Amino acid sequence: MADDRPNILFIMSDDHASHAMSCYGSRINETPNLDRIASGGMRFDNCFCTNSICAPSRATILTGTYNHINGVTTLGAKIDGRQENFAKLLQGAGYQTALVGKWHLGHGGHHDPTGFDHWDVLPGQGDYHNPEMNRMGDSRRIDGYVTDIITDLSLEWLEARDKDRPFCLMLHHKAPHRWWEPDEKHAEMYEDVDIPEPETLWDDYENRASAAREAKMRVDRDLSERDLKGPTPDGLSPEEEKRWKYQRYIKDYLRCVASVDDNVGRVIDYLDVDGAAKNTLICYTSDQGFFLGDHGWYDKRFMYEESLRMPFIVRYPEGIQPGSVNQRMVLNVDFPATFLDYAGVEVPGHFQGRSLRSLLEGATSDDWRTSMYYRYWMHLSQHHVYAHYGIRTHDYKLIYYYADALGQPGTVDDTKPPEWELFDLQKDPSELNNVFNDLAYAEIVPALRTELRDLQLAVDDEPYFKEDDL
Ligand SMILES: [Ca+2]
Repeated sequence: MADDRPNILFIMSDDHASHAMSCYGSRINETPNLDRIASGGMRFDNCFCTNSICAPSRATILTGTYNHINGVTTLGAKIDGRQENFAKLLQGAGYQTALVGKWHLGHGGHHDPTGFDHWDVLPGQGDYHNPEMNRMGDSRRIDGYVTDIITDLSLEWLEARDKDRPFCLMLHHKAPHRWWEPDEKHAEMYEDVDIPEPETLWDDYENRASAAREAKMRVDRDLSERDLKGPTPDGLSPEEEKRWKYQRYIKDYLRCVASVDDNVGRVIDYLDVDGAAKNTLICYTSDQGFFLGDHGWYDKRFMYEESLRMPFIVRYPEGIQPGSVNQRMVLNVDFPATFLDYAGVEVPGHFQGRSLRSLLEGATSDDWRTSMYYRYWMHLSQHHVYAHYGIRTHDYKLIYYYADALGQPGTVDDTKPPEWELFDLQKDPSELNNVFNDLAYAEIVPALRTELRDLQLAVDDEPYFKEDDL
């Protein structure tokens, strides 16, 4: 009897913010192939990560747990592949499983991918051009551009699969991660146009906690010659120089995105011709968001919207209404439970996310989360960003910069006074005005603090106590 369980194609890029996708209303680029996924399925407008950096988000998506549980709290942490993950469960249930592209969760020992019949991954961050790749422990260098190569290798695996059994392929692009190196095909794209600037490019970091002002990820000050692919021209005013750097940065970023979009199109086309598309759940996401000049920044880490938000679009002709949009608050920790649900595999009790299948099938009941918990651990370790945790509801965001490294490996123990930020997301969606001490919010603050503590305890994390009465 034919096995008609759905195939799962999970495409994840690296640092691709949803405001650089036309299906999310981008003002700066077009992504026609990603839009095919959105128009043929469901777009989630409030998908968030639980820790806005690469390795932690990837660990959460595999294990279904928050980072204090799966052990990957920082970029330097390696996953312990002996713990449970959804790929092992799919594999055990008869799925063909593969992971191709960026891994970034360690190599050797217990750190290589587990749960996959086949894996072929970049070492560490990997290279854009002529990358080395590691196939099941054997490394070789491949000529070409990384986004094309990851796609080629994925299509080869798909072509060689057993067509009588369902598959789960995790196709992980390196792009558009720093240093934003485009391929030849897109190198001249946007050459003769100016990309619109974000509204908060000229943020002065007033009315915020210290963290925003102290972060070292400013377009005008912190981008290097390697980022900008050359020296800054002489004779520019400070304003002109910032504008020049923004254009250099964003154009290369968008060129890398354009290649991702082309290559996603190739995979969709393959499945359409192959006939598998009808019974394949195609997901596209990124491990987190990114600042595209927003707040004058590049990079991520902060719990601010552009960094916190993940694109998440899902097409499944058998079971999702084309062109649908969902405003529910969904998280990366929900993804593995969703895949298991579609595969008919029981979700382990220790998984901390919830299957999105009911939402994908159009459920509109009120039984859904209305707040989420976030934590970034790497205090002052990279880009001088403070460790923080917080809560986001549909209307507010409360952030606590607890200002201690807590002994995390790779972090600097530089104690600063803790600080709070509260943003009214309805009135201040750009998060420019901290209203934590505003009397108008005197009742909101304690309610949110209580809810934050409850969320934290519900996922088995611990509140941080320090000159603070939480
Ligand atoms: Ca990333």
